[in-house]
Amino acid sequence: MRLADYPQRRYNPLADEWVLVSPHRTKRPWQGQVEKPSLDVLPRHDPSCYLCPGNERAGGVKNPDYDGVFVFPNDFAALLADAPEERMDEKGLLKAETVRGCCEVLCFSPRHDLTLPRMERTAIESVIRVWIDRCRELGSRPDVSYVQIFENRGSVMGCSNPHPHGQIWATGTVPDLPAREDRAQRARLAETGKCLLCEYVELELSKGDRIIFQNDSFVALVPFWAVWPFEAMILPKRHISSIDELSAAETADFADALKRMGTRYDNLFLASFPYSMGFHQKPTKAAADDGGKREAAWHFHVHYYPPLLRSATVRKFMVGFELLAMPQRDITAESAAERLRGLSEAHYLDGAGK
Ligand code: H2U
Ligand code: ZN
Repeated sequence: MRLADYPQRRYNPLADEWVLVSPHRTKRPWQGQVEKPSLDVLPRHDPSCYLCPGNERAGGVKNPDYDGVFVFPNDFAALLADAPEERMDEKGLLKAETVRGCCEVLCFSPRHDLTLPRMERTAIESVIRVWIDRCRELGSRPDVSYVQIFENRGSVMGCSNPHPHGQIWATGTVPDLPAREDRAQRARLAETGKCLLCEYVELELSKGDRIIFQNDSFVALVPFWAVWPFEAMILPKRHISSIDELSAAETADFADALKRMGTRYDNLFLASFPYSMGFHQKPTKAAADDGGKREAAWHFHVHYYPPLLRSATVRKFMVGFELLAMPQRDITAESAAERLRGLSEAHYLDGAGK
């Protein structure tokens, strides 16, 4: 099939949905515009930042003088641990139930001016170890079915603060998107006896044209079914079903992969690259499980959903046909991967002596 020539729809087996790809609209080659690097310099400590060490947060709590990773309960949590159990169902049309859970904020570094890709690999490893700790602790609660780790970066993504941070939401029910991936991976295991993403990784490694980079334990790629222009995934080559199964060597390789992916993204438009990034992993023990097999079916992975299309300011919008019918993209996953593959892994700001 000539994927680069004609409009096509591509299937996403993980989410069980399709994306329309229209490569003929970008027949003209990329012009190689030279971006002006964004050299905005942030202070190492910002007295008005509610995430910096020693500063006061909304509600009056003062942050400790932390010097590594710092976790605190979100002062404006979207979920409450003690919501009473209530539900309604009128003819299946007016249906609701209370959801319990908790939300935490995790500062990656005390430095206000850093981002994940500009941190040392060893410091990123410390962040990973805290993610693992929080997953173990939250995931062992009887009222938690899923632990969602994510990072929202950049003001276009609605992120309120440049201080390097992410969030963890633990919920009493498995949220829709992981639940859809849960169904797809378990159905695939039942059908073929194999893990969907183990086979996918093997297939992509053998083809190569959507691979961005790899190390001993991880591969970064633009998925065949990507919707956002520079959407990417990071997948472990070994079958692990959640982040707390990473070995020490894999933790180091994961830090390496996160740093290299973030650096390539920043180097794409010579600006701090906005995105929503997060991990998908198996639901916890407390999640209702119809027949087990979660360890065998689930393959831990990272999704990056960045909105930028052509420059640091020109973004893709999900509107029109996409809101009413299905997602659509012009540049193919293969050409996006080629662009990302061609970028340097030395951060442009480091090159500028920053
Ligand atoms: P964003 O990265 O999406 O901007 O989220 C930052 C979170 O920090 C947000 O969920 C929380 C907000 O509720 N927050 C606090 O917990 N305490 C504060 O003092 C301000 C913001
Ligand atoms: Zn700060």
